[in-house]
Amino acid sequence: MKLATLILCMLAIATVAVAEKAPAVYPDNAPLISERQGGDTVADAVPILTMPFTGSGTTVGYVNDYDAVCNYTGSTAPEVVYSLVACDTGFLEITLCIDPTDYDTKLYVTDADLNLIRCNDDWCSVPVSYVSELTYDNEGADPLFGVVPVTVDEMYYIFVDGYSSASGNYGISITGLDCVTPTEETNFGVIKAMYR
Ligand SMILES: [Ca+2]
Ligand SMILES: [Ca+2]
Repeated sequence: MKLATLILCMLAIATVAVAEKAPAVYPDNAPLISERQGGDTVADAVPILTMPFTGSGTTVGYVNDYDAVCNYTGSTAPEVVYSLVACDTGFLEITLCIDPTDYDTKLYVTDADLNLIRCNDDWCSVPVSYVSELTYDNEGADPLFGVVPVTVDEMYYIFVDGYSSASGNYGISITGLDCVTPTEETNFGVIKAMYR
């Protein structure tokens, strides 16, 4: 084999090796992209900066750090956490009743001090049974159900949890506002929501 041919072969192998490299794993506080996995705790909650928002992820392999009671007590299910600084005053509609949700979910929202604002365990039966949402569809059905009132510049936590010990994949859609939370770039180059 001529040297030039050998070099070409080696380059081809190197190109294949690069192409097959595993996808990059982004830290929880990486800049926002459209499909976001929630964070493990409120300390590393994934910030939602643009509304409306659609994300997806999994609670499998996460830890049970929080729970809220909306009809059912004693859940030990793992959860993931999003944070949101409201970009306007209004009402959020949050649903997990979309693909790829595939388990018996629980959904709740707190203020920045972890005071419970809204919670729902079972409302819809799509894509599977016993999935959660906080929307006008269940407004008034229970004091904890329904749309989530938010005040501009206030911070909230959104928890995707499970009934009992259930965990799985989830899709989450948040609507009701159409705006962007002001952001700043820190010395570390991380885009964060401005907590004013
Ligand atoms: Ca939990
Ligand atoms: Ca449920």
